Amino acid sequence: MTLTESTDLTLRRDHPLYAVDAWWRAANYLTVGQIYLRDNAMLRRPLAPADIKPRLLGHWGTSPALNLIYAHLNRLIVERSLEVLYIAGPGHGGPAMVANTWLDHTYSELFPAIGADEAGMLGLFRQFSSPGGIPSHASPTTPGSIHEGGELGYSLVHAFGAALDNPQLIVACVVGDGEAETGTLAASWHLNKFLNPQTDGAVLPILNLNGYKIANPSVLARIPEAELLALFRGYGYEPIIVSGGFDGEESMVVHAQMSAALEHAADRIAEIRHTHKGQRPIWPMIILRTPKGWTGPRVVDGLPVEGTWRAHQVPLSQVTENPEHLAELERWMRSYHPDELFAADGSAGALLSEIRPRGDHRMSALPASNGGRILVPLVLPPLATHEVAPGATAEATRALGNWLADVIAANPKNFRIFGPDETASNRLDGVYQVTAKQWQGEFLPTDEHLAGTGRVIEILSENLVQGLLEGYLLTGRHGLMSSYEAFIHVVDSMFNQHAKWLEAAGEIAWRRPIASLTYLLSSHVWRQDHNGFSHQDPGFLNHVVTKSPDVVRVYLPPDANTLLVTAEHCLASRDYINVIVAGKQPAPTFLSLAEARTHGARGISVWDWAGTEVTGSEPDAVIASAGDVPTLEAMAAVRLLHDAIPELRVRFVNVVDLMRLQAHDQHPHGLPSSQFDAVFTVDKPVVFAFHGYPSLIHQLAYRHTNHANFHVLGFREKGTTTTPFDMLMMNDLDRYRIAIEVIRRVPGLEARYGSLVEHFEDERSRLRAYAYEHGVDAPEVAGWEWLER
Ligand SMILES: Cc1ncc(C[n+]2csc(CCOP(=O)(O)OP(=O)(O)O)c2C)c(N)n1
Ligand SMILES: [Mg+2]
Repeated sequence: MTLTESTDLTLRRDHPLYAVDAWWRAANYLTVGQIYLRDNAMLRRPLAPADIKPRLLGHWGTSPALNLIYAHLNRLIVERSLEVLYIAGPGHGGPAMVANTWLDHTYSELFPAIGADEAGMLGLFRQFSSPGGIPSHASPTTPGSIHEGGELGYSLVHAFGAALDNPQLIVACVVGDGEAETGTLAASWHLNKFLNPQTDGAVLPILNLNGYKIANPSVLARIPEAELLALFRGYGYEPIIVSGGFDGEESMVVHAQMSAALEHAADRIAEIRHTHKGQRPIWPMIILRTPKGWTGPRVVDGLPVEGTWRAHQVPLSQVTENPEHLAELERWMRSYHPDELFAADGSAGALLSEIRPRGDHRMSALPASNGGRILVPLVLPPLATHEVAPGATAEATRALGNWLADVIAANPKNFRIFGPDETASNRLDGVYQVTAKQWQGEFLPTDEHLAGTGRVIEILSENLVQGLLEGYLLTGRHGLMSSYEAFIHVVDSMFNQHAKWLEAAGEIAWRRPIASLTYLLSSHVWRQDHNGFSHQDPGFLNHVVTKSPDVVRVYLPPDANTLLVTAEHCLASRDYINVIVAGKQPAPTFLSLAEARTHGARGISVWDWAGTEVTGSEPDAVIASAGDVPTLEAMAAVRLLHDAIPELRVRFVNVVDLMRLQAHDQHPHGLPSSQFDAVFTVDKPVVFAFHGYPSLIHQLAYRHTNHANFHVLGFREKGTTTTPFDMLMMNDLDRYRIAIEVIRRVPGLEARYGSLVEHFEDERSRLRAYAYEHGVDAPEVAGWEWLER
């Protein structure tokens, strides 16, 4: 008899789903306990106000569905020996996820202070959302989680990222119906057009239609079912609806439907895997309708709670003051029959072990959920064959793309490149020598580089690009994403969340280090020749530096060879977010590969060959640069000054690792102050040509002795579709302006060289007029070359 045919819907112990129901009740009990109790964990005596936590925190409403799904998946895993990763989109149901991992015994294995007995249960309750305890979401402390779910919207994209190149894996992804309204989640359904059934795993979305968010109904819960089904069929899924009753016998209706739905889904997934013939399959998905806060208090103070938005957080909020609330809490907790679920010592009872997967099959212990455990280091092929000869003109990102082709060839199954549509535009198309863009949509003869498998995935959503890479990295693999610099702001908030995850995970011993998330930002502010103001924004760097110094790294390689060594360094690193900003336009190569390696390792160097200082004496001024275009301008400024004022001694400094500018105790890369002083002097003027917004350099360097003498030139939010040199002039970052600022700041110089300043201003006017008249920059700036070394 299959479960769908079962007519036995009573709670009899011999019911095939009795253990599932018991697990669900146990997890619900532990969820409520975490929200409310600091004593009397097993209700050995009537609840008293002293048993209640002083602050009632947490989210009940989403939890019963998370628990129900967990219990059912456990049964499926045991029956079919599956490998399942559980992602809780409504990660605010943290106590539910923690409860399940405790029932799995994983929690006590990883946190021995929280034993698998009554004392451990009490510890579990007390630590939740308490100072010095654990956070309220499915955070890095939650075993089995790769997804905090604090900021809603990323569950499904994380699920797809995790599934890539994991052909044996099923990622069960619970999506909140409110979460489903976010832009990222709404776009994520389309990721089934990329997943390859043979080389990737399966994603099983489980949309929990509990009807509500914090204060509103959810959109998807208030459309006719026919529309709902049409929507998901339109996305290319086979929706399976589970919608049962409310409690008692009716919960067994839901159990029966849910287990049948999961079995059908697992059958379909197995069938798709075995019979896939190259056509995009119609993957199953489950729509689970349950009341929000199911099994919790129905009515509180005369107002309906179960099945409404009022169940979102803590349904009974006056438990210490109001005896009726206290009595209702006790009734609620006893309704789960804890004495039937837990042994006398408080451990999970024998009944639950029937559906508890063993060892690494437990969702809370799945190796992929602690990606560092299974991470295979990348094979990093030599850079030497991609070296650009110093002095040669090169598109930096093209050199990188050619090396990335080697990386892909050497790591065919655990390295991917993600991008919003710009891999080729950013000149990384060398990778198509060895791979293609993975695609499960329809094909046309005119398509290029599209194939059923491939190491590049492009979809025009920076959110999806970032989320796929996160899911891929968090499950133990490696990758890179590229984006236009301006539009990476689209993922500011996702960047925050990943940085917070890495920061928090770094504190947890059993979370093993994972590969860093590396951004390549190209088509940057200074060379948006095709586009204009909307595409000119270097502000992502300002955003990045706000996050923990343990996590963030920012690199501005000045040329192709430095980009190569920087990328190699970033791909080998762990637990960071690396931001690399590099141009794609033809540009000079200043350093050999060996010099670039030294420069990259130092992060900041005095380029004595580019300056005019004399060994043994201090310079009159320092010109510093960070970023490829500003570096060229700064070097041109040195030349202008040298030609006009031969006695002036200028030191030239290039910064590739931006965090070198911070104080040593603020960032691990920060230069010790003595070294900073040695480079920038303690009293000479420093004119700093910066790729981004000038205030960022001040923000980073403000603690250093000579900071008051720093004058930073950079992007001043002036832009349009114009020539590269006009862009520099619009923002006062051109060579003449840099030279003028030096003349103004070196004591006594302005008085002697006032006419030179006027000449430089005239040159700016002339060059602007030339650009306006001819539509291109004058040859003396467009073709200017640094040849002396
Ligand atoms: C991006 C984002 N916006 C707002 C919130 C605040 N918030 C937390 S829970 C929630 C409602 C979630 O509703 P739903 O996804 O349906 O989850 P459930 O009903 O299962 O609690 C909101 C708006 C958030 N966490 N993330
Ligand atoms: Mg909801």
